Amino acid sequence: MENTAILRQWFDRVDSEKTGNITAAQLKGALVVGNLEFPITVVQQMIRMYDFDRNGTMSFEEFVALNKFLIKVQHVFSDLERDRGYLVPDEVYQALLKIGFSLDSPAFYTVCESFDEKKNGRFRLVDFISLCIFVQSARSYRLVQPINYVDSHTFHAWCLAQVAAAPWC
Ligand SMILES: [Ca+2]
Repeated sequence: MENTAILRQWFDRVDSEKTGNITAAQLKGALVVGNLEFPITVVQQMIRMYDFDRNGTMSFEEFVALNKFLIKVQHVFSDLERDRGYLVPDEVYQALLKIGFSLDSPAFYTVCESFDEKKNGRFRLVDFISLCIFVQSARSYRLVQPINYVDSHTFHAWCLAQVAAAPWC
């Protein structure tokens, strides 16, 4: 598939030392080139999410999985931002539903507050991706279930603990 070939080229360029794996620092640098500037903690979380072999870095296959997730998130963002370049909280809520995350109000507002970097109720693509990475990570801890079930109490407590520990908030 042509798409895979393009991804492969991109990956090989980022893997500047030809180890077959990219580090959080390399991925962060590459995303900045694409105009997506994330705190290193978010990039580390991206890697952890798809680090299937748990070696702390990202192989090409793991990268393909991450890329698929990022493309989905970006599509949903573009559908809802209506050329303003940001989402408001209601739209963030809809966007999360489209991606398959259902949060109850306390959990949703906790997450929103944490990722509303400028405290203006506007979520740019970077804020929204960071938020999704956070929620997706929560899901991998089985705290957020797909759509029909959310253990909101546990999730809310987890969010507060993560947010307190997360240097990007
Ligand atoms: Ca890995």
